[in-house]
Amino acid sequence: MPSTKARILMMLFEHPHQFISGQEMSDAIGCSRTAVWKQIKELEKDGYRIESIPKKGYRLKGTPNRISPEEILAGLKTEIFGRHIVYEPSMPSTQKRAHHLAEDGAPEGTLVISDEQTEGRGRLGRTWHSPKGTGIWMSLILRPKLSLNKIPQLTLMTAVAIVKAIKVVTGIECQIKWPNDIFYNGKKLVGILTELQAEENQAKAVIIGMGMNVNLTEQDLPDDIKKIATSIQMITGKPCSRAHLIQDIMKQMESFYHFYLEDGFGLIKTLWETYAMNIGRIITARNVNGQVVKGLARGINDEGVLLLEDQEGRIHRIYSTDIEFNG
Ligand code: BTX
Repeated sequence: MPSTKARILMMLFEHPHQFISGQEMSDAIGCSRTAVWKQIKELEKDGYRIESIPKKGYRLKGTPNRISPEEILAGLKTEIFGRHIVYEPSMPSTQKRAHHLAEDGAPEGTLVISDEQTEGRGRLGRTWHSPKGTGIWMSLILRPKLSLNKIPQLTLMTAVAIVKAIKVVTGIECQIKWPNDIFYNGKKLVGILTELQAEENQAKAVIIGMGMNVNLTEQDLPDDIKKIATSIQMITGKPCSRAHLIQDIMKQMESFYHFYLEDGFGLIKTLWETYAMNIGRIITARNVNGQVVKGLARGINDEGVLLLEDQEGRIHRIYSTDIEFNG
């Protein structure tokens, strides 16, 4: 059951342009009007701007520029994804924290979020730049009963879900670059990092880290990243609600996840290939034997492995290595 504060926030969000009286809120929630007033004061302390007019009631005028778990929960339309949120204004890495929580038995759907990461991680020891108050830096804990070779499919599922959520919330149409990046106009907007805790040949927990540049401006990025990165605000020219994006990402991920567990990888494969920017292009990659191969990206197979055809017509299976475009 959400707290009184969360329920008040939910009501204010559901009626964005309307005043709601203290009486209406106390009746709906089942608490006193004084309790409503106290929680309104608490919300103001959290940075919410709430207009209050005697005899009319309360109206939400603005939200704080920080991620608020209450705000996310207020509009969340999922059963389990994101229902349990662990939030702190600053963390070294949400991924690291999620690993600890998973080891301690955190349930499936637990979402770890921070407003800033001081040691954000990319793949292969790289860093992920995560400045304060600007982006979505979060890690989701899943506990699928899947064999280890299937886990990379969850990265592809996440990419598809995020592309869909970005389209729904902002109208922007992005593309996926193998294996785990989301690009807009040749620049990186989102990075996904899937990590695993395993027991024998089964996944015990899968931690899906998502780094998403939402309201970053050029000044928020160091020079070397400026050239290769973009953000939603840089694309649209206006800030975007991080809470709305998180809510929709959770919704898309949950529905793809259920579909995937019941019906397999087919739908995700088709959507992934539709959104992918590398299919049908000449690329260079490293194959499973460590060899560098150049060829035409044909698509992904039913396991979610990228298939590359070289000049002699041989098919190479590319797992999670980076690729470069050659044409
Ligand atoms: P990656 O290894 O594919 O990408 C890392 C590379 O991307 C860096 O070497 C740098 O060139 C570039 N880069 C760094 N920061 C940014 C940025 N903000 N925008 C665009 N490009 C950047 C991709 O790794 C996976 C990243 C996952 C990040 C999430 S955030 C929440 C979770 N916690 C955590 O520590 N990591 C994950």
